[in-house]
Amino acid sequence: MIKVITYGTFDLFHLGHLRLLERAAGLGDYLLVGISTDEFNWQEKSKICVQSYDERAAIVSALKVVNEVFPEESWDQKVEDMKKYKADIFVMGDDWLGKFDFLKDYCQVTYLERTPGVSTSERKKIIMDSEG
Ligand code: C2G
Repeated sequence: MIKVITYGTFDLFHLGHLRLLERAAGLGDYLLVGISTDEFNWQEKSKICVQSYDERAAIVSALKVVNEVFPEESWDQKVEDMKKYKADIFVMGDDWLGKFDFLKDYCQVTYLERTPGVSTSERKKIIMDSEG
């Protein structure tokens, strides 16, 4: 069984997130997704999420292409996660190109093309602008 692992915030879930997860799932038989916790997003990514960790995790885990979700609490947990989950392939969008090559010692590292024209920050801006 080929196990694929990826990570993300997945706030205001959109087509870019879905296409990434569908393509990641297509690389193997079992897809695990690390969902950034609210604390991790705030402390490490300076991101304030519209949706809580619980809501974001519930949405991602409900997808038919996702087999398991777990919390991403630190930048440093990936090596341990590769071992713990016995991941064969690590996947991220190519906005992260090269950033996780250190994981090549543990599994295949694959960067997939990011879906152009859609982002959570853009969605937030549309909502803010529509509020007037
Ligand atoms: N993504 C994409 N196309 C978009 C937007 C996002 O392919 N239009 C991909 C990103 O490249 C990433 C995944 O969807 O692989 C999740 O995106 P985010 O929720 O923005 O995740 P991010 O904040 O980049 O966190 O340790 C890694 C981090 O947790 C990634």
